[in-house]
Amino acid sequence: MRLHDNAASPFCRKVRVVLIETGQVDAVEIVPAVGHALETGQMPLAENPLGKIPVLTRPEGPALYDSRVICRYLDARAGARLYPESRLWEVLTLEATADGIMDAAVLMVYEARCRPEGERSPAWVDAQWDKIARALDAIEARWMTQLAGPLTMAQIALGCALGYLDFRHGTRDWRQGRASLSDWEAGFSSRPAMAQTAPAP
Ligand SMILES: N[C@@H](CCC(=O)N[C@@H](CS)C(=O)NCC(=O)O)C(=O)O
Repeated sequence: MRLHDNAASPFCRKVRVVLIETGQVDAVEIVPAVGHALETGQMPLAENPLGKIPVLTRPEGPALYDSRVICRYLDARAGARLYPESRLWEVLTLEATADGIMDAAVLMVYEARCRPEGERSPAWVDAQWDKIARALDAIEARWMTQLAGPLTMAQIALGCALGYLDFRHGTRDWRQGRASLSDWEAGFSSRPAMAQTAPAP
């Protein structure tokens, strides 16, 4: 299999963490990709018409894309149970929340990187951060019990989302007022799979 990947992408990091945690690293060749909507660069457009990464090509069928699809496929392939049957809907909702945090955080970066200065909207950027802040507050208030116990895809996705906030939006200090989430992240980020996949420019 081949993974179209970027070392800075939190969505790609989810996949790389799953590969490590489920013992499938050797089954995948990493193909670096750089690009965005305005400059598609090496994005695998033939495999994913949306022009986004991660994309996983595999011998037995069409390429898979969207990190949620790829992670679920790799989990099933390894029989790893990152989506426990007894809490499936909670895990999927928390993964979707983490992915939404990443979406908003990535859009904030694109606004600065891709738009000419005169076309940028600080209000729109702040509105993206408001989404992130609301999601983090909801997790702090209602979801912390779901982050305890054996490894799940919800934990991996959230760990990658929080790591990306530190990487790209460190000055906004997401930890402020969120002691439980902050403590959880300190422990989770020390897992070898998280340490080995820390985002790089
Ligand atoms: N929902 C997608 C989002 C993937 C995504 O937005 N990836 C970014 C890189 S971090 C990308 O490929 N951006 C290129 C673009 O939006 O054109 C997933 O979970 O895989």
